[in-house]
Amino acid sequence: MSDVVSALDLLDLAIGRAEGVVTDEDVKAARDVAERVRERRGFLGDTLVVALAGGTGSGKSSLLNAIAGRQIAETGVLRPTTEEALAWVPTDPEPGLVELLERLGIDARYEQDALPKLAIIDLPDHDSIVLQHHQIVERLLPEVDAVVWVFDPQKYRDPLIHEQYISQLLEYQDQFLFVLNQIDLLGQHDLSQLRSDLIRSLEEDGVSAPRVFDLAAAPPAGRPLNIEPFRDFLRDQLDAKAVAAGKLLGDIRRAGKRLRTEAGLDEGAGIGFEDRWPSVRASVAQAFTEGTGFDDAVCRVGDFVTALSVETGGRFGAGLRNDFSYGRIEDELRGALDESGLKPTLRVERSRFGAAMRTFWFGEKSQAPEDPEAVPAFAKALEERIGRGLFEALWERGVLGATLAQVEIEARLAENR
Ligand SMILES: Nc1nc2c(ncn2[C@@H]2O[C@H](COP(=O)(O)OP(=O)(O)OP(=O)(O)O)[C@@H](O)[C@H]2O)c(=O)[nH]1
Ligand SMILES: [Mg+2]
Repeated sequence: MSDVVSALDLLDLAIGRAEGVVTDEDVKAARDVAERVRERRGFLGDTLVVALAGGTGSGKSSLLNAIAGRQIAETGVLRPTTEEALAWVPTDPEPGLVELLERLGIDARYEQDALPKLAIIDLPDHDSIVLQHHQIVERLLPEVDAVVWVFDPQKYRDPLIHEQYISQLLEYQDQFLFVLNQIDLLGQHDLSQLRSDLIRSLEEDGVSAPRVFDLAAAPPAGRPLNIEPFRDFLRDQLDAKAVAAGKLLGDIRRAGKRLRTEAGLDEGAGIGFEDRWPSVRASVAQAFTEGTGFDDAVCRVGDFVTALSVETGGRFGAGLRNDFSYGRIEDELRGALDESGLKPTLRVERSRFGAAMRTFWFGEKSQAPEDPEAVPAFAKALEERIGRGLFEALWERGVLGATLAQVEIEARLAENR
């Protein structure tokens, strides 16, 4: 199962691994994208998660049953009827949704096949367990796609809902939907008056352009009224959500692609360090044992680092070149010679600089290697001083490449779900 969240988690991982491989500016750009996606309100998976809230007896559970087309939640005249929140979720819910319900402590779950990708949470009434309800609503709001505030004709002005909830939670108003339930109890005239009255009080709460649906979820006789437009609306929201999720996934993929390009991973995928380095290392030892000279040995390593730097490119390539400068390579080679006891054999120097270096470091006379262990010891020292560092840097870059590949795969899977 893939969704925006798992693609985003992988992008975060890649961003952490990109530090030092790409420029700080590129890291920041990717981080900004990840933050923007995370800050987006609502459930990040591809299920539309809707919570029903409102006064006791307004008909929240009845509305759920009407949308479901069957009895899911208990409804009744005894208040409160719903004592614990329950969730109506698609069969085989996506993992993110299960985690969300767990975080919210909603244990009662009913699976449904009727409306795939729609989940409805029926909350207990607010006035008998105010504190708990308040906590649930506040914890829930940032994580669900929509909250439906259900009103009935008697209590649609309930000050608790208007003053303690709606007007306190205006930052979430884009997620709010309002239902005026039990319209079967009203005549046409009363309905339009009451509807305008409800809209006015919501506007007084601070909601701009409230979306109000009037319906009857469970009239005592006959079928529910106006449920279809509400269901259609939820379906449209689901489509809109799919479009929005597609955009988020596009942003994630683009951020990953940019990191990949900046890390030079598009070109230098096949560095093949492990195949190439042993022969460079052997040729360096050879340069000493066969008398081609110190500067030649420095060049062999230096040329290899240059090749790696060019192949990997970008900030990483430049960093590699910097970390393994010619100065450092010289130092490390000297150190490896000292450590291993390898004595370079007499050689014909090919440059004045090389001759000077040789005289400077090894004196006028060069000795043949005396110790048969010296060559392997030198190879080992060279491995520790140069090979390991190069390998680690390239390995980190490789891991970044693999993580970015996962970002791309995960986002594509999520797009195609
Ligand atoms: N006339 C009429 N009665 C309704 C309608 N919808 C619900 N009711 C009745 O209103 C009462 C309360 O409905 P519920 O769905 O249990 O209300 P609730 O909001 O879930 O209540 P709590 O769980 O206590 O918060 C029940 O007796 C329902 O039959 C409707 O559209 N018309
Ligand atoms: Mg209920």
